[in-house]
Amino acid sequence: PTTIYLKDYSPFGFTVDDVHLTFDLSPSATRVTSRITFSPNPDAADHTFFLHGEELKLIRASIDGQPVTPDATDKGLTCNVPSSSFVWEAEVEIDPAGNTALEGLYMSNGMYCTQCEAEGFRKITYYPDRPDVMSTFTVRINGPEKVLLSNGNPTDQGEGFAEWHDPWPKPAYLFALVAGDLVNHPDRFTTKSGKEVELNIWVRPGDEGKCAFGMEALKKSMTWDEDVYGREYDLDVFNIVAVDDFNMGAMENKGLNIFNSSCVLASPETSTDDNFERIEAIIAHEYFHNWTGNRITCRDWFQLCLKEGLTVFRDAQFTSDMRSEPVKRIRDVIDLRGRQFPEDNGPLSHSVRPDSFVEINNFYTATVYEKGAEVIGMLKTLVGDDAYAKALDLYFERHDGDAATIEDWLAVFQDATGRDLSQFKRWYSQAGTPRVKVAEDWADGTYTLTLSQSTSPTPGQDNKQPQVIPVAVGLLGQNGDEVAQTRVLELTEKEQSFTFDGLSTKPVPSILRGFSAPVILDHDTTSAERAFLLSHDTDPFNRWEAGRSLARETLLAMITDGTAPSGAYLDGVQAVLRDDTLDPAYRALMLGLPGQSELATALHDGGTTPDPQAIWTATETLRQAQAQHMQDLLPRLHGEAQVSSPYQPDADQSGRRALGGAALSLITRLDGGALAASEYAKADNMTLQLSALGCLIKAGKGEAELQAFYDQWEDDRLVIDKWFGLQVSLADPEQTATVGRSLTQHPDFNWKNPNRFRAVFGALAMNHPGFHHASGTAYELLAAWLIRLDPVNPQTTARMCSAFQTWRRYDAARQDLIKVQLDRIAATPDLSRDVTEMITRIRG
Ligand code: B3K
Ligand code: ZN
Repeated sequence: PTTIYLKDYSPFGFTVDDVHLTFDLSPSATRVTSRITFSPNPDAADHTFFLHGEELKLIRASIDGQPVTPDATDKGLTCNVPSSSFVWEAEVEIDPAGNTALEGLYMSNGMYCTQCEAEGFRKITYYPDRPDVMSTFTVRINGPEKVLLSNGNPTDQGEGFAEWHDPWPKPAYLFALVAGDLVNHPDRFTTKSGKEVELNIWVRPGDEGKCAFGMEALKKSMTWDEDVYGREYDLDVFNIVAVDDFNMGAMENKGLNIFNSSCVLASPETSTDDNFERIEAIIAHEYFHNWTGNRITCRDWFQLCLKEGLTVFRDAQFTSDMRSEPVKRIRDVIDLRGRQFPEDNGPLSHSVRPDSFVEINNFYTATVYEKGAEVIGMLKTLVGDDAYAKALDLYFERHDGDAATIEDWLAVFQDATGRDLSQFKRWYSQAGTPRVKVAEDWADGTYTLTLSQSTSPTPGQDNKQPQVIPVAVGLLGQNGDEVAQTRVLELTEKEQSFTFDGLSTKPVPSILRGFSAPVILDHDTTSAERAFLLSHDTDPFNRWEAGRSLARETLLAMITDGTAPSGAYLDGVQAVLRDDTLDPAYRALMLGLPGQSELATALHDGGTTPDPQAIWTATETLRQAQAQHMQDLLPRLHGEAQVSSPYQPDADQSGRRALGGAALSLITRLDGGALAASEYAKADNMTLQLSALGCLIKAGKGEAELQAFYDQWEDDRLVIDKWFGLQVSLADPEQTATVGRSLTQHPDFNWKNPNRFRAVFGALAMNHPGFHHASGTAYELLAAWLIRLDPVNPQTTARMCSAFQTWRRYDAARQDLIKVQLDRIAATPDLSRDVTEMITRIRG
């Protein structure tokens, strides 16, 4: 396969002035007619007329009305063209019903829908399918379906057809079409400047009752983007469509966002509080792309973080504003450590702006998205809130309508603030998680912090240069008072010292407050000091972090030395949980333990080969100890979940249910599941029902409830996904592969549906002791199914390959078992480019 390099960028030889598309829909023989005006691009050196096109049957083509016979391959076509503007016309035939890859135009439950990002438009018609070619689109859809949608504003419709015009120039990846017998949940929104916008959420009949929450989230997002970023919506309609078969979460097509139904449909009976929060965030994310992604798009796919990092950053700001800032921050850091750190420190490590790829779909990663957002957060911390706002205004003013680059983005900040960002730019080009080591010194009333940074080599990058790391630090006095307020230290050298004067006693430092940089902090401090921070830190993130590091420390000691759970940890957490003045959601997070995969990395980094079974045992032991230690407190914590007012998925109620659920799982360890069984019986929302069911499964008791749950929700595909997932994620390590395998034999295991496939195999990969069971049966099961799915849906298969990315951490026997599976996948005939690239990189 060919590798594409950032350094090889060159503009397309032509500009596109307008695009007219006509679709004659038919499940296995849709005709697409395109009429496109091209002009020579004065900025281009190469004027070769090459149009991408894959899996297309060319029926006819003409230039300025004269039939032509282009040279076509399975990648596209070339043709001799006039030296001035001309009109290209082509008619192609495509097969939406046979499109199982879910890229291009495909069918899901009888409805037509599209997914074009990154390079799916070339499966719809011949076109320069690259983000820097932008044009207005006019679309006519002919078909018997009741609802026919495309981008922009509706211009005409009648029996069997609809026409749409999108006045905003856009790249082809933002094109969308939907056709089906859908029903809508309508609403309206008036923008700040008085523009009336029609809003719709389109769903399959039967799902109408699950749209209200998404609609509220959309309106909140529209208001927020006006208030916080000064961005208004720019079309007469905004449509959202829910589809069951979708490779990712959702897609920001201009004026026609398409969502995985799991990321938009919600009701208290069928969705958990976490589902609600995620739906709100994804609706916001896709909506925010209208400015950061659509109005300003990317010059090429290497610049993906330009829109994704920024839009993730914006949706995180939105969630913090709607809910709780510390809770959102803690959850994001848990996620970063769980998904991005392993990626950044393993064979798939790549920079936030990669400089080469084989298949771009493999780079929609936690690094591009979440680390990309962290980089923007650091930039904002470094320049300050006002300068950030000024820079963003300049960004929108200067680049509206552009296909921009990271250089453009940074230039805006340099111009708005006068700050030199050349070193900061390394965050975009250097892969790997920096480690920051802390040393302290105390003499004559002066406290000195010496910070040093280093980043391990990553694939293709042996030597790392120092980065600009904003380290937010506050100091606490011995009585817990803050003696120095948060100050952002700018670590730019390999090693640097910072002093704090005028202190009467040696302070306790609170370092990396708010997780001010995506780094690993090495701070050799005592458990007494961590316990002190756990009870006194005024920074809520670091207070949580102190508890987390105590938990990590005690677990690591339990695993390596067989010590008993630390009393400092158990007492410290209990004290926090007793404090009713603290937000229940925050207290629920305090009860969490570091993930088992995270512990495996920590052991590996410390020079010990991790044993998944031992990690699991220690985690279970600590949980049991927690339950015993807090047994008097648990009923009270559980009681907080009993909300008397009607169900609301808001921060307050969901926080209380989170705490109650965490308490219930500990109580289950003491009462064998008695309380969970009665809670299950009376649960009237999915959050409580699923948490009680989870407790019962863990206790080995849930058989009757599992069956009852299935019978109750048999007809709800999203709830049945939960039913599949829960059984695998909570399976005992000895049983995980068996449970997974038997679920693949269940009549409802529609493995071609990405949600269902992920429900089982995503959960399998996340069940650390089960996936890494010494027998290797889980590795084998996953590999067999990846091989089976690849010819059907390479994108979803490739994503799941990352389950193997941490394989070099484990013992030789496990590495051998995994290697056999990686080799087996690699040796599969006709393996997709997507999976070939992933396995090649993972094998290293
Ligand atoms: N931009 C899309 C992701 C497209 C993924 C293509 N493989 C969704 C989002 O980030 O909002
Ligand atoms: Zn996005």
